[in-house]
Amino acid sequence: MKKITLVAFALTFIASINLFAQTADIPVSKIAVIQIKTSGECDMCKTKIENTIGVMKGVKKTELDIPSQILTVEYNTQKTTAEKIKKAIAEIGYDADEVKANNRVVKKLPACCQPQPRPEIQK
Ligand SMILES: [Cu+2]
Repeated sequence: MKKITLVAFALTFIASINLFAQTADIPVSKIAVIQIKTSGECDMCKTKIENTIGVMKGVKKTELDIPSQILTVEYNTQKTTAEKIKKAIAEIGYDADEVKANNRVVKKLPACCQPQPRPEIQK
């Protein structure tokens, strides 16, 4: 009988720890960090992408690493989504993972910022 009580107590204790952990997790899980592969390749691209995404609602931090073309974005998952961020990047003329750049905008980018090889030559 004593053993059963002990087991029951242990289980309740474990369950309450779990519950506590979940509750404590909520504020942390609002903030997410994503890494998006972009087609930005110079300082101009970097400034443009960071300035555009940096002012989006819910975005905390943005940094484009030029050599890897990876944009790291820290954002609040309750205020924005990864999809919205990728769409915004595509709208200013850069690829963002599976979301392809808006081609009309790409053509207006400075020559140095055009993706290599350029889309029109590629065909
Ligand atoms: Cu550029």
